[in-house]
Amino acid sequence: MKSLILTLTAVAIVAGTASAGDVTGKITLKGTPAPEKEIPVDPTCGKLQAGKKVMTRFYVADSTGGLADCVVYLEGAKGGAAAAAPVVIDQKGCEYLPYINSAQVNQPIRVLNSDPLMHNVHPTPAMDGNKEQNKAQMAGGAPLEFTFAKAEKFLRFKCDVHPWMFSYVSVFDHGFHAVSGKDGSFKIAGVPDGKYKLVVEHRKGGKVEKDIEVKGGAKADLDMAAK
Ligand SMILES: [Cu+2]
Repeated sequence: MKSLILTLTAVAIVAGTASAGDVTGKITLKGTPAPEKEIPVDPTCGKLQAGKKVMTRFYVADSTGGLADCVVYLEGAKGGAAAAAPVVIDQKGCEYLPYINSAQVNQPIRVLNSDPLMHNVHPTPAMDGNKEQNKAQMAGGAPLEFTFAKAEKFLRFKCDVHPWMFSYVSVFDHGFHAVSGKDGSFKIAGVPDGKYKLVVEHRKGGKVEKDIEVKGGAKADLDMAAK
């Protein structure tokens, strides 16, 4: 018992000397990208969309320019909380939702099928050590889980039944990453104080970076130019 108390005291001292906080901000799209294109889906999938057109999702921005689907991370960061909950990707109306995701190495990526038809889930990693897999998933089928051992940006998932279906998962070997939301905002939680390179990557727009200093948190807004 005495040694446990000593250990707890030591942990408390360490925690007291190092501070951490959230890195937050907003990514704003500058310029006007090419209009999104309609995806010609098959009639069965078209019915599931109830008359809604299926469009490409290259640039998803709100009325203020807030740019969704940016992968935001601290380059070369180490550690961070291990991610216990799986990343969940659904297949709905013959689309993968969300389109852009981030995960940690070995974090389960759980793929659901909410459609009344068969999909096949086919991740096609490019990095040695990450395994390509191809699994059929029936209507009402059990979720499928995938994990990847190596860091890899924009690891592609596709469906060979519906060749327009794609989702991308950026896999990190640390816990300091996020994907910007519908308003372009992001939050990377629990970042220890220090200097970092904050990187924003967009699948079409490319990469922007900013040096930041975290002191009990930090705020950083970045612009992404349309390409
Ligand atoms: Cu499919």
